[in-house]
Amino acid sequence: MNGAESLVHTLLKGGIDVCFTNPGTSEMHFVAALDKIDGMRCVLCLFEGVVSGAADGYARMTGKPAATLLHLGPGLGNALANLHNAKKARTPIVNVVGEHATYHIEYNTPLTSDIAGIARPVSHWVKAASTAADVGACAAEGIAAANTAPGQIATVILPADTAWGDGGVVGTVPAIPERRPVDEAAIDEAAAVLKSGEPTLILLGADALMEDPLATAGSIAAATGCHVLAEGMNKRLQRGAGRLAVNRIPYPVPQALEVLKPYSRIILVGAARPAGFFAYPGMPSLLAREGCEFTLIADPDQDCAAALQTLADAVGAKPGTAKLQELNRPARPTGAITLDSIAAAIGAILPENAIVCDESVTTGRGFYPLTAGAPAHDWLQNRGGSIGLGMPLATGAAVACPDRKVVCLEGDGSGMYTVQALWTQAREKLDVTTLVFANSSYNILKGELANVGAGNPGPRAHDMLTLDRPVLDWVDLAKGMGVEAERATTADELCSAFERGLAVKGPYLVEVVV
Ligand SMILES: Cc1ncc(C[n+]2csc(CCOP(=O)(O)OP(=O)(O)O)c2C)c(N)n1
Repeated sequence: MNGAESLVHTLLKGGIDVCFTNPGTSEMHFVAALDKIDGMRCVLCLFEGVVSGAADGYARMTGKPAATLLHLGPGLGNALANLHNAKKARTPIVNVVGEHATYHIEYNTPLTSDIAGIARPVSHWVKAASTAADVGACAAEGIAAANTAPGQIATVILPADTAWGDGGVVGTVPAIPERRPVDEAAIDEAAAVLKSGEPTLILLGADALMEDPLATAGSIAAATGCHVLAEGMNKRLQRGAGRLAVNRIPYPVPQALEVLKPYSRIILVGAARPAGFFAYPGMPSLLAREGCEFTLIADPDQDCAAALQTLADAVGAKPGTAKLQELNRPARPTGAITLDSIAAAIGAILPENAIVCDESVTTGRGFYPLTAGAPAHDWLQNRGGSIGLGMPLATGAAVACPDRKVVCLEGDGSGMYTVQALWTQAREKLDVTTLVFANSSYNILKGELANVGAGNPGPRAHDMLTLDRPVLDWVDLAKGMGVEAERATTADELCSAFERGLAVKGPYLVEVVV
């Protein structure tokens, strides 16, 4: 067995059976090993940002890592933005990055680079195999690192001679560290806060946004009168009929401050103190009223569900008392396409058990209220703020959950970063319906220009924020990559196009002209 074969066996033994790939010469032995050994689903992506974003979506839905296959430093570099997003979402990923043969590196040939240096800022764990014999053990250690709660990025560097060399040994994944126990004293403090009668918010993030812990939070609210809210951008929020409806902190700082103003106490569960995405002149960074006190009862690496349950017991909250959302869809919209009519179309049509991958930026700011009463679904967002995640995320989620419909809500500007994801969706026949919100601009940045106090944009500034010269033809772009597509210019057209897309078992794209 060579080192590459020991790597594939180690990945499979460690529970990793999907690999999102974009290989090159240095990874050819790994490619050959993936071919020779049964059990690994290999998904080719045409840009490494699609590889890393798809691995993120896959892991968010399965709870376990996929592998990626990346070509030396530049391939890893192309994957970086979505690795950054995955790291912020605390998603597990095992990157396999090819490297020149160890003895070749001193010649500093074109693709030589500091791979570990590129990997480190977006990885929790980085290690290079040094011989064929230690590839398996190195990968096994990486798998354990990735699976360490709540999920980490592990990067295995695989020099070509360690891949092709004989003497490979299949590694055994070491014990995964236990989650850090929750701090009882912090929970006692939170219980006292809830009993004090002070206006209190429970702010949820990370694993606290799954159905069961949400219901526990709802029972605490029913027992104590506190309110419950989610962070602004969430890894995976389970919502819709039968679940606790939670809103999220709005993106614009003035709105966020308004929403959080009532609370003198905020209990954090898997969430950080709320802060603006950016600083703005004259605006606070911390989004809470002055003097607000925070009590953290669980970080994302701790068991958020257990922390909430202990808190529920401490305040006498009873199971089954949460006020859950009823099925309540908005009317099917007609007339012009507006932000409200788009929200209503999604709320009216979203299928049961859908996985929504949301990178709709300004178009989607109001999607939550009108979709809250749709049938149960999962809602995934970009936690790292680096745009170009939506379509790769949807791709990975569809690989993870072939029996569920994936709905990708995508800004046109964000979509163009990783549009190649559509090709992978077509090739793998992934069940993704994408709505692209074609407002022909970086709309959010028009607002930001004013918010940061940069004054009135002149034509040169304006030109950097518009995508209308030339106008992008999303129908042609999708068709060019093998994805059926159509354009909607009214709310009625949007509804019927969305339904047509959902009726197809495979990818479909609707360009929504906003
Ligand atoms: C990698 C990266 N580059 C640039 C940005 C800055 N940025 C934030 S939003 C945005 C434009 C988003 O445009 P679009 O997806 O069309 O949504 P809209 O603002 O029009 O609603 C840009 C360029 C970013 N967040 N990440």
